[in-house]
Amino acid sequence: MPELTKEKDLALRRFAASIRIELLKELASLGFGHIGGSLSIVDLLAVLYGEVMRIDPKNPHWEKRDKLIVSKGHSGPAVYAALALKGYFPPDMLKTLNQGGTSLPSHCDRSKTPGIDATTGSLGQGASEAVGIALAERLGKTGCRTYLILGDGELQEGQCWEAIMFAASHRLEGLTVFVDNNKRQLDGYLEDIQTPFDLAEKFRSFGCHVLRADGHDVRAIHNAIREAEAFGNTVHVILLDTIKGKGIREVEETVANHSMTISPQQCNRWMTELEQALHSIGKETSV
Ligand SMILES: Cc1ncc(C[n+]2csc(CCOP(=O)(O)OP(=O)(O)O)c2C)c(N)n1
Ligand SMILES: [Mg+2]
Repeated sequence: MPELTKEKDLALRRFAASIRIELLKELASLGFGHIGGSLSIVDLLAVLYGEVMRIDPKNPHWEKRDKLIVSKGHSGPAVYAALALKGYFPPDMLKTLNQGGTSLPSHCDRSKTPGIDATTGSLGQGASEAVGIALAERLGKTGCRTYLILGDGELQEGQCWEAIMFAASHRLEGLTVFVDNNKRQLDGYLEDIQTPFDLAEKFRSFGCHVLRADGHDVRAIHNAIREAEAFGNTVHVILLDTIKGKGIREVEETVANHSMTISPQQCNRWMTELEQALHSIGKETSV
């Protein structure tokens, strides 16, 4: 995988900023939703869908595609925004989020949404699904890669560690695991609820190859994926330092930002902030 050019770095940052804008429109049309944990994985989604994953939006079931399992399935709205911008379905469909008869339920559902590879929402289960898929890809010698996104609170589910132990002991080098290490879960800070202690040490002790990156820096994320895939040999875990609610200051600063109601006034304020962020990309040095 080649290094990101300056142009691609800018394009990915713009893609991430556009995902945030579509995500806010999507959640605001419903009036509430899982905003914090959706915003924290946007930059990762931009790198995966914008540069890394081998996909064909016109053929979502293409057998040779790389697969993405978003195990923290409550972040579905962010994934839908990315999928719409990639052309899997018209962006207008985002307005149907979580409404009767929609193809975009609040949590990811592979039977409903083009581009969603696994049904998730019961935390921990996506880890096992991803490991099963990665094993099948290896047995089938397809060369397809499997990407898994886990939440840091989600790691309190024992099922995650069963899956990781299996993946490492079978050296599933086609599997890359991301941990959205935003330090918060549904009800507050992990530290206050159940500390995971040193995550890198834990994953290493299970036999994984562990890297860490700034989860809001597209180049750092891309570099970590390059480094992981060049290393081969075993399952890769990339711990992403993230902020729950990233990109909208008021949301970042709200501790209870797991699921929030969004008034039209908030939406207007936040949209201005997101649009300014999009328009300032690439102009940083000329100011
Ligand atoms: C098995 C299971 N237990 C509890 C829940 C309820 N729940 C949904 S999201 C969430 C918090 C998850 O925290 P984290 O993985 O850190 O994701 P983030 O909120 O940071 O996006 C919980 C407890 C669930 N969906 N599944
Ligand atoms: Mg979290």
